[in-house]
Amino acid sequence: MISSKDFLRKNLKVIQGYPMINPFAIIWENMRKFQSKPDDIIIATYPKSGTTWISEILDMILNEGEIEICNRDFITNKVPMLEMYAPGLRASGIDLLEKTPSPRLVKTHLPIDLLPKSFWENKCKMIYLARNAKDVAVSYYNFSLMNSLNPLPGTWGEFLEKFITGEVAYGSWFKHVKSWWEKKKEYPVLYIFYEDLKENPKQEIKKIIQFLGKTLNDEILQKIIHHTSFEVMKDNPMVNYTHLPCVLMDHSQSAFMRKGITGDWKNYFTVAQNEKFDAIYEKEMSGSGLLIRTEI
Ligand code: PPS
Repeated sequence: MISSKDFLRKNLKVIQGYPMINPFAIIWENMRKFQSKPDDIIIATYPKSGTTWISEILDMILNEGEIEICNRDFITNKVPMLEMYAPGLRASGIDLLEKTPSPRLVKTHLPIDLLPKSFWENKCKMIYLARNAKDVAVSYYNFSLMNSLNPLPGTWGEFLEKFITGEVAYGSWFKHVKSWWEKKKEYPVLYIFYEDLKENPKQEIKKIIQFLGKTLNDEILQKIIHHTSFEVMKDNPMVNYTHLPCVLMDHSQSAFMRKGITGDWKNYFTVAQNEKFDAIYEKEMSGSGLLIRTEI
């Protein structure tokens, strides 16, 4: 039997060219063969881009703002993470999805080329949420301190180097956001930005409602905005990840709902780190047509 000691704080495992969370490799082949349903809704993100936020927004939309229904279960159960596998500590994504009634919300951080074929074949609706790289790096660093499925991050400077070179779980942020952006040309992915959602939740949530083919009145919309605000989600035990065992997520190291802002990177990047990052960013992103704000 696999014990948590065998997979916590272990080095990442390279799968199909991507560094991946060590135990996820154990079920990789089953995950790749996962059979989707046509009404599954994919929530795709690079880690730490606001996945939990948009997951709760989507659940609220599907349940027309009924908070009691949305509090029926923990976010990790009602919006399963497809590739999740941490035996003894969390139910696997595949097991949870098999028990989830349709329409299912499916969370994933998988890059385009690793998403099981079945989701494309069934023409499932897909929503991609991108967040600026600097705030993602900061959030990912703090998350790696508290989440023991990841290797320990080292110092902030050491982690930033690994983030830039894509030696973190799910690989390069640049490649991830660009490939999902490119996919939009041939597949109707709804591509939205954390910074826009933060600045104007009403406008962005309306886009999601429309994409899902729903109509909701203004009162419900206001309820969704309030229930999914950072302040409310931070104190909601159904979504703030405090339900997971401490050995997996140690909130004394860093809260999962940490700051929820745009621009915290300014408290971490030195002038030299910022200059180096900007130069690499320019090279990686030029010609992509993708503009992501680092402040709002
Ligand atoms: S994970 O583990 O990859 O699924 O994490 P993810 O949910 O993608 O990202 C966590 C970051 O999102 C912030 N967050 C929010 N920001 C604004 N509003 C709301 N409602 C919200 N909910 C979560 C969370 O605080 C993490 O960002 P940081 O910068 O670390 O605070």
